[in-house]
Amino acid sequence: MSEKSATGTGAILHLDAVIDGSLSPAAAGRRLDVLSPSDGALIATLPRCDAADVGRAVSAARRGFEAGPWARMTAAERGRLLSRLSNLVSEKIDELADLECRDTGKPLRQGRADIAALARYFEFYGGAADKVMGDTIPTADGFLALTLREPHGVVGGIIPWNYPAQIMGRVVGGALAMGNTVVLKPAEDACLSVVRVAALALEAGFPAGVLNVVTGYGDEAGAALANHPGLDFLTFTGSPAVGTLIQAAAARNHIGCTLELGGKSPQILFQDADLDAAVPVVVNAIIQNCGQTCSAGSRVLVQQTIWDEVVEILRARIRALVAGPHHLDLDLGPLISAAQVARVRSFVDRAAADGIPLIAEGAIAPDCPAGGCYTPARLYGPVPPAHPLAREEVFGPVLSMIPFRDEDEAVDLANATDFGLVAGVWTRDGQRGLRMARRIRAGQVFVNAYGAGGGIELPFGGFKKSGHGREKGFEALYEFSATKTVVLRHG
Ligand code: TXE
Repeated sequence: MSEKSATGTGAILHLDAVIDGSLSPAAAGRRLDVLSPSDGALIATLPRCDAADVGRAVSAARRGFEAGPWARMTAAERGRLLSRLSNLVSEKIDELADLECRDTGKPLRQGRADIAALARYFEFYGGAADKVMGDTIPTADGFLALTLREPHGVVGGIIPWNYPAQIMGRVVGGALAMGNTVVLKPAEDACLSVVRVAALALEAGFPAGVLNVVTGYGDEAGAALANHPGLDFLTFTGSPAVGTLIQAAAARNHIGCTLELGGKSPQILFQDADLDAAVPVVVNAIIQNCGQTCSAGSRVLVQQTIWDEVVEILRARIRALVAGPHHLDLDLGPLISAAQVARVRSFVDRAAADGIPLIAEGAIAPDCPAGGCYTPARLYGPVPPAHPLAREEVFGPVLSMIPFRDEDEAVDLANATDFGLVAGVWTRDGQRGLRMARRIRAGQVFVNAYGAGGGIELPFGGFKKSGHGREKGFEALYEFSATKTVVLRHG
């Protein structure tokens, strides 16, 4: 516990999984290393859980669901526990934000915002727990019919590394509010905050087995969880390739699942857009978390009449951006891993080979640690709509500019990818904004905005290959529960 990472920001942590109300190593005793994306130093070790550990966690979650105090709690009591956890997270925001930033490489402001969002998820779902109601339904004469929303049971959650704390909040908050128990498998690349918060949940008073966190590799702990016959529901955020495996596993076990698989979200600038308002938002939507955001605004569609003006403005903005270690709190941190650097590089190399004009490139701070995963922000354009840069998720700070003539072409281009997660429309014409919102195939459409304070209250999820099911907001509570119809005959 005394070694320092090269950034000098802390000791090496040796954390445990959380299974059945206790901190737990992997039964086989194996561990995995967690490296800092800022400098490549070892910052933590975690249990390398396998199928046996996952089995213990699922059994604990089953007992927690069926037999423990959790099963008898009222919705209000569950809500109170979530509120208490929200308060604990808020009290520990400094420690948790530091952990999140060292683990993911996020600049400090971003890490703090993420932990604040985690606390807000628990606050929101704590408050919502006892406000989910059923219906009474007119039916045949002599009968009273009503519906109840009941938990599925044991929910398996597999989540990625880009927003560990936030995504934990939306999965765990919603699932627990409805009375499910959870086994969560966070990503091996970054999950220190998740493990810490699961331990805090024990402090908050959640009974044993209600929230279990098994750390480990995707094809080991993740696959064991996804395929476990003891689950009642699965939720996954990650790559389309793994999403396919998750859906197949859910099908084999005949359970429901939600999938959130990323996007290629457009920001659409009409000639009447307020560019002073739009440009900072457009830039932020591609550099936030170094572009490793499912809702990143990675395409900017620009009306031809303002193309030159927008090129000049964005060129200056992108050139001014600097990437560096998380503790310097610059515009961009590092990417999560060497693998992610290689992924971004492959898109950059392809663009160069295909002669796609590179309009601007940002900077990397001088003297960045050699082991860090840095990449500069980049702006390309015009990018042909069929090119991989315009169609595939780069998951890095790479923005593609694409021109359009009129509203119809803007709609066609916006819808011209396999994804459909988020879109932003910028225009002073309110009716056009509404028309665009109706015509774009995406789970969220913002007009003269992009994102809204984290959007914890807003249903979120994909059309097309961005996935299915809705997270966040009240709607997630319907995903994490099933309707039971009760009919009474009164004659
Ligand atoms: O994702 P994976 P990766 C996209 C993004 C990124 C690419 C690859 O484009 O560049 O995916 O990222 C677990 N059975 N997104 O490879 O592998 C894994 O341990 C069960 C977009 O990191 O999908 C982790 O917990 N689980 C996305 C989680 O799945 C398995 C966010 C996600 O990892 C598994 C992340 C298996 N066989 C990446 N294999 C978004 N929607 O925002 C892996 N996992």
